[in-house]
Amino acid sequence: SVNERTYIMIKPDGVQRNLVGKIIARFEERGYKLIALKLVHATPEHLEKHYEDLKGKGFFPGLIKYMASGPVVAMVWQGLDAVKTGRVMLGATNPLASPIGSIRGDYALSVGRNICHGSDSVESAEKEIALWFPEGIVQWTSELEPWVLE
Ligand code: YYY
Ligand code: MG
Repeated sequence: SVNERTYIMIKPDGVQRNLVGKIIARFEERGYKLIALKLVHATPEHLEKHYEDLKGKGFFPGLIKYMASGPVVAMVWQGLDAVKTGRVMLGATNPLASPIGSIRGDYALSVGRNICHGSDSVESAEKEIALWFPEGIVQWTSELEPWVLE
């Protein structure tokens, strides 16, 4: 839908590799609206909630350790089909299977260091937004919107 929201997070490797500006620019330039943004050094407990669907997988402990190893950039982007398009902009979970032109396809090589997270459905987006932004998000009017959406 037009006002769909997705949770996008630059992982610790994306922050360490100074890719924050480039990743934000992709969403800005595509026409999405930034409605929440912060740098967070998350606890393992918080990250276990974020990835609760993956509990029990062999890679889970390593995933939590990597995600807790440094700050992440937590963001909410809003706009037409933001969840599905956000996933396309990210690429596949495995960067080697991600098309050139996607974030992971341009900047990453391994599954366990794939630099960016994006919600996989509207339901998980709403859950993730509530988990990472309990304080709420910012509502503002984009003067650019009529030039992006007809
Ligand atoms: O949504 P997405 O990030 O593309 O993949 P998920 O299946 O939700 O897995 C979350 C996260 O876990 C993935 O981005 C990297 C890591 N992971 C892994 O390290 N090894 C796997 N075989 C699968 C996922
Ligand atoms: Mg996922």
